[in-house]
Order: sequence, then structure tokens, then C-alpha cells
Amino acid sequence: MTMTARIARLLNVRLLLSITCVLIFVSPVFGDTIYFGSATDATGDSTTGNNDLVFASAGIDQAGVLTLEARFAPGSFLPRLPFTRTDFYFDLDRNPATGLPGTPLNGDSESAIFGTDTQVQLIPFPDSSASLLTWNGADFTFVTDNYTFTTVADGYNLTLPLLDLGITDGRFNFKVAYVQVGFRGFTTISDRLTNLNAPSVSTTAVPEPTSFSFLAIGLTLLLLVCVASLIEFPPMSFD
Ligand SMILES: [Ca+2]
Ligand SMILES: [Ca+2]
Repeated sequence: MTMTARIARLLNVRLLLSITCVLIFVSPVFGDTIYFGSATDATGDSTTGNNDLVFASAGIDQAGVLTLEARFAPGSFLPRLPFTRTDFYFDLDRNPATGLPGTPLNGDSESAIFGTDTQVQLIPFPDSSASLLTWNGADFTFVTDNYTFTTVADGYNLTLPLLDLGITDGRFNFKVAYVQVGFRGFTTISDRLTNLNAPSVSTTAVPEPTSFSFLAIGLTLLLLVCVASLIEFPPMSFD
């Protein structure tokens, strides 16, 4: 191999090594961790027969946007029923000892497993608004109803800043309930997810695909660098 070729080869190896380091280094940046949690619920257990919860999820993207989804069994979904709500209850610190013991409308029957710190109420009539309420130690206080959720074929979607819940960590526990609102504020739950006294839904970190892509490319290049470094160069010649 000529001197020129050897230098060129060394430069290529260095370039490859540099690219590898950059890709591995930036992979956690581009692959900012997201969080997601979901659960299913049985069909046919809504006490009113309508709006039978079958699925709910909470996801947090790398921009800090929280997306809530509630889905109902086919044929049961009446999207704009007056005097109804779909509530998301959040145990933000995953600590049953803080917040309202249990979940709202259940008394304290779930106090051993859940402490509701915040709730988001999706109210379909008349204007598909959503309200945010937080626990102040004695009662839930209204924060805002400046959200509008969307109605899809079988449920509701809502996005809001995670920061509005007062947290930046996307790991929390939640439960969902479909609620009938009666006169004088009397309310009952028609269906719940998860069931009463069943473990709540937890959001957990999910590596984003972008992260895997950068990491995979970086590791592949690293392998190539290792292979290249094992190849012995022929004696140097000056020509
Ligand atoms: Ca159900
Ligand atoms: Ca709590």
C-alpha cells in the first residue's frame, strides 16, 4: 500500500470513528424518552348500557404534550349525551397517601392503591370542553376548562401540556370513569377502567424509534471500525 493510500485509509477510519461517536452521542437526544400507559376493560359492564369503556391510554411525547384517549365498545358510544362525563383520574406522584384517598365517587374504597391528585373531565355537551381540577388537600379546585377534545368514531382524544398537570415527569398512574351527572351534582359511575380496586394504569418510559435508529447505525459503524482496526496494514513504502 502506498503512503498516500495508507493516509487516506487512516483518515477514513478516523472519519468513521468520528461519525460513530457522534451518532451514539446524539442518540439519546434525538430519541428523547416518551412515556405511555394503556389498559383495556371488559365489554358489557357499563351499568347504563351505553358508552361502555373498553380502552384508555395516556401518552407523553418528547415535546411534553400529553395525549389522553378513551375508547368505547362498538355500538355503545353516544358521543354527545348531555349530563355525562368521561373522567381521567391521575395519581401523579404514584403515592396513594397523597391526594384524595381513592378515586372520586368511590369514597375511599381504593385508598390503599390510589390517591387522586388531579382529574381531567371530558364533558361532551354542549361544546366538547375539558376541565382540569386539582386536589388542594380538602377538595378539588377548578383550574381551567380551556381545552377542547376531539370525538372520533369510537371515543375521545384530548391533548394538553403535561406541565398543566404540574409535573414534568411523564410517569404517573391513572384511572378512567364514565360518569352520569344528575341533578344537584349527584353523580354515579357507569363504567370504570380499571375496575374498582384493580391496579391502576401506569405510564412507563418507551424509547423512541429514532433513538434505536441512531444507536443501531452508530453501533454498526463501531463494528466496522473494530473490523478495520484488526486489518493489518502492509509494510509502509515510500514512493
Ligand atoms: Ca367496559
Ligand atoms: Ca397521589
